[in-house]
Amino acid sequence: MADLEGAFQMSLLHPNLKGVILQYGTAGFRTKAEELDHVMFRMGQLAALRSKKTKSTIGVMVTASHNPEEDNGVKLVDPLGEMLASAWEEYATQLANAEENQLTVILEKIIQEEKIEMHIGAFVVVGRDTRPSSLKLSQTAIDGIISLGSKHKDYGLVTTPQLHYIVCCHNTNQMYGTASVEGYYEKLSKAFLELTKQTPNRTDDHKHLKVDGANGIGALKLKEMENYLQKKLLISLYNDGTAGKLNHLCGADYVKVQQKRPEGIRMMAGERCCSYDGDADRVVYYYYDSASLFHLLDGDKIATLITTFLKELLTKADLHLQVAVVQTAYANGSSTRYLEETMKVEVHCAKTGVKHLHHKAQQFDIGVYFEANGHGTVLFSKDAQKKIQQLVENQNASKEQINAAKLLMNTLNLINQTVGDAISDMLLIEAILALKGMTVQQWDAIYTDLPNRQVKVKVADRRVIDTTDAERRAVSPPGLQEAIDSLVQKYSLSRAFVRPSGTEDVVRVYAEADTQTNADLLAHKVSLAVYKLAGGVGEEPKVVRS
Ligand code: 16G
Ligand code: MG
Repeated sequence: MADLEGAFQMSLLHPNLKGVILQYGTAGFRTKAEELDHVMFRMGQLAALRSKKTKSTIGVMVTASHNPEEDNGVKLVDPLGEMLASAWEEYATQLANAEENQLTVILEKIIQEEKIEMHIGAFVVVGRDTRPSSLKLSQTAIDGIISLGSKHKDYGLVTTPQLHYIVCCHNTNQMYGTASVEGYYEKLSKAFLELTKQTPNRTDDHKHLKVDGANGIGALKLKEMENYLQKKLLISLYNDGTAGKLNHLCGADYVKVQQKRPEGIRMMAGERCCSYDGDADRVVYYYYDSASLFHLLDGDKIATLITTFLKELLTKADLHLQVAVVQTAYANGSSTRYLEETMKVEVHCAKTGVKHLHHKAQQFDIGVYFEANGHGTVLFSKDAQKKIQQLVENQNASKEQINAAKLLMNTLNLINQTVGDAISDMLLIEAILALKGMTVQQWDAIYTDLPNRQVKVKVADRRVIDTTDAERRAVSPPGLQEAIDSLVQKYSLSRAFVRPSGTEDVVRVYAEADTQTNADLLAHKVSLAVYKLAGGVGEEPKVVRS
């Protein structure tokens, strides 16, 4: 039996007062900040155990991403910068909800089940976003880490992807990069400058980008990084946190869901703009056309741009590497069709949540994954990295081949391979647009999105909805999928699905069709079917229109 008496005494300073039941979901724990003190302490403890188990550095990130400022949350980062292994999510839930006197019992259980040797050293790195509650909560997490005899380093204010990067650096002997925020800026800016070196004729107009920082950590970190970019990108930063409230009427989630520009940003027709979310792991682009129509370039458009670029480089390099794109059910049907039919790339559909996409993307030489909401990255297998490196050094290869290989090399250094990263994705997009001499309108014109609508339905218990086929079909409650199928048939180019949200107590409905009116109607009819067949509560859903 491990000696947990000291840990128990420390835990009494962070009691589970409210008894609110929480679940470690797709993005860790997320709720009102005031309910999280004991959860932070216990997640610090779990991170220490995970570090002993994996004999690696583990990360603890305090953030609630795009949620309102009053909320907060925490997620653990596994050794290579991935999300916490699913088997441990269950431990996290048990620990967070344990009664005071059960805490030691549950810690003991984890130690035994995982055969953790408590004398092994542990190291945990901690980061936090700019929420007013984050400093205190991260200190509580550190108390938890210390309570189990683990060492730690507090990286303070960092974006979520910066912490993922730092964890990966620690566990690869700094092969992935230097384990510091400066190391991150140096690695990314070097790759960006190398890529854009070949575009000497860009005017200041082309280099100009407007960024909505969601009044969050991304704004702060982009300001720090700006000098490293040597004016090769001219950034106008809005919603930088000096005046507005975090995620309030701004940020990537707001723009994607509302399909309109954020407040606090001045936009002229044709200007390229992008929005980060509250912890800077998502980015979406947008612009107004000359008729003042708003155009959104979401994760699907980003995946298409990056995939096109990579395929062209692989052809030039004459490298035979398999490229695949991983999307979720939310991917616009036009994007999937374009990728499969025009680009001839393999497309896979994974369940919502970064870990599902990430794992699928790991199966290919080059796996591009993006959620429509703007979270995504590119993974290069070890073998692919080696082949690219060998070609860069191959004296018998042609100039064109070597140049393409160098561009690939810089792309893989620029992209944050641990997780979706607004700053890194943005820099890659900017480099691609520069290299291809493309405007945002030309990028947008690669394919036309099908009109779509997302709505929420409140039900008594959203767990009555069970799905299969990467959430594209409902297997329960009985009759729901049949109802959806017959509704979908009535419209052309149509598709619809429903799934219980992993982050909110609602059922989400997605519909797309040939026109916006039809997408709105289909979404409405499907939400009525959910309301009737899955125990809707409150008022019947009404039609939602733009
Ligand atoms: C979380 C996920 C995100 C997903 C979203 C879906 C991570 C890091 N984040 O924010 O990928 O799109 O949940 O939310 O996995 P929903 O289940 O409420 O629709
Ligand atoms: Mg986020």
